[in-house]
Amino acid sequence: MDSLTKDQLDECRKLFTIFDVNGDNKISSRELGAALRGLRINISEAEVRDLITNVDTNQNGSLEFAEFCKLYADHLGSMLNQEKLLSTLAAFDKNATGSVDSQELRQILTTQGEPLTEAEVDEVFRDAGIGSGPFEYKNLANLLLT
Ligand SMILES: [Ca+2]
Repeated sequence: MDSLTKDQLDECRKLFTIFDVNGDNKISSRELGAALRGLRINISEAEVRDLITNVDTNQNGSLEFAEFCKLYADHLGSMLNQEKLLSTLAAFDKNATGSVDSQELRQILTTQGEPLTEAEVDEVFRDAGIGSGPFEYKNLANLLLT
């Protein structure tokens, strides 16, 4: 768990308490799936099981706190940032077309959440083939996760 900062650990503990609906100090695949979908993260049951399998050190099919923290460090933190970013983008997309102006996008990426540098934005734009004009932000999430 040394890869998490104190703030992340606090966030992790808070999430664990919220996700653990029945309070048995472990998170089942059902609880994890429901919690993620509650956060508007689109995830299938099979994907939830994969997430758990990746970090389920004692292989009992559910996540104890240490396992949950590993999930947070490996996947969950970036998924939640992605969700925040998409919400931010949607807020800029006033007429709900699913796209934002690329200059606005640059502004958002360099100031919101975990800000990217101009050079990192250039790289993301290059990878995504983003030029000037509108950008379909719905496709951005997957790009940032890889
Ligand atoms: Ca376990």
